[in-house]
Amino acid sequence: MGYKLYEDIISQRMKAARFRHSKNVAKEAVRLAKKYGADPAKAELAGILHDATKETGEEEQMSLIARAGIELSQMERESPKLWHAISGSAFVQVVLGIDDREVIDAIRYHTTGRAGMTLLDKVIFVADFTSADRDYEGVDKMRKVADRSLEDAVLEGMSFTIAELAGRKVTIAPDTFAGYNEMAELRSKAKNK
Ligand code: DGI
Ligand code: FE
Ligand code: FE
Repeated sequence: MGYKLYEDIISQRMKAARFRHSKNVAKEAVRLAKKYGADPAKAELAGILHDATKETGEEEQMSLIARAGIELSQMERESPKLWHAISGSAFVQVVLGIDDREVIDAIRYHTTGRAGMTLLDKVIFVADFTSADRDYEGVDKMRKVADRSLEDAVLEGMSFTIAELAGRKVTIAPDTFAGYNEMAELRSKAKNK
């Protein structure tokens, strides 16, 4: 299947605003991929598909996750905000028949990040923060950092998310912390050189 077909499928699964966001993330992901040496075609694909199930009902998401053979940890089960990344990765596998592990994982970890993020994981994670439709406080700084260093932008995004979640005193997924710790350690090592 070609990119345009995936775009059509995605447009039918969500409201116009989120579809616009998905297209913006795909576009930004291509830009970052070219800049940092990731595969632009995979970046475009993962970008358009990353929020595929964000507007999908909880039952359908759970069924997709089960069909893909994914087992949720207890914390994942109790964090509905995290489901769309997991069920999205399931959707592209079981419904679209995508078998590219890099694309599947970039979707799976686009919300939390993880330890050992691939280049494509980082591109999608950052593109979700810097896409044209984003207008949160601090987005200008995030875009500047993303143009300087992909790793620094991942760390900036993770730090932003953790601070926001901690401010609301909600649970933070182990993948989020694992990704944050790895990126923070990398940076402190680079600084001490
Ligand atoms: O789907 P988007 O809106 O484009 O963005 P996203 O996939 O980054 O989702 C952001 C939401 O996910 C936001 O409400 C914060 C939440 N989130 C991110 N990391 C964690 C988290 N929620 C919990 N409970 N734990 C996390 O580690
Ligand atoms: Fe998302
Ligand atoms: Fe998104």
